[in-house]
Amino acid sequence: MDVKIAGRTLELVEGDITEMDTDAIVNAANARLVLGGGVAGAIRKKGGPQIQQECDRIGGTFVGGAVLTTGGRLKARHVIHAVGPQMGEGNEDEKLRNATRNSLKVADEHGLKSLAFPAISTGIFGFPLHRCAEIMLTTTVEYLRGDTGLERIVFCLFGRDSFDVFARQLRPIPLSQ
Ligand code: AR6
Repeated sequence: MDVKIAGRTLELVEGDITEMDTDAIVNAANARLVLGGGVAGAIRKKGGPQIQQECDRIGGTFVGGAVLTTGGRLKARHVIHAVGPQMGEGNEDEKLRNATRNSLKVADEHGLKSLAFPAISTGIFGFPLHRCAEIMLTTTVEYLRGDTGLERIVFCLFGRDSFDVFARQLRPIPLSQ
């Protein structure tokens, strides 16, 4: 499913984010930048040890922050590690909005044209999927209407249910100003 925003593409696909060939894929990270399970575990397995080594050199970032490493052996040349909120820690919506916006900013700062997001915080961190879809999609649509070099943003959703929730949340969002 594709939509256009100010000539740029926002796309929803169902699949494994580690297979995406976008300039960067986004990792659903934690603040210590230790690659655990879920998306991070898949990135660690397929991308090789170099990504964790780069994360260790960076050392960590704040909840809502995003940092860039190379993609190791992944098809994507870069990984942007975005730290989403853990459900129950407080101010979760704002933190997820910041993690999304900061990922897009980091991609722009490095001149990237395409980026793939997972549904940040909706696995091990326990954030509700429909709320994640609403926040990540509205933040991305708003960002794509502004001054950006990004041309293509993909939401790579794991399983049909996740895809359907994102598709339902995207429909009512106004795409033109
Ligand atoms: N491709 C796309 N989406 C995936 C994949 C995949 N290969 N694998 C899982 N998902 P999670 P979080 C979906 O748990 O909740 C780690 O230990 C999954 O179904 O990866 O932000 C980190 O190191 C869910 O909808 O991230 C952190 O400590 C979504 O991706 C912590 O987990 C996010 O699930 C982060 O937890």
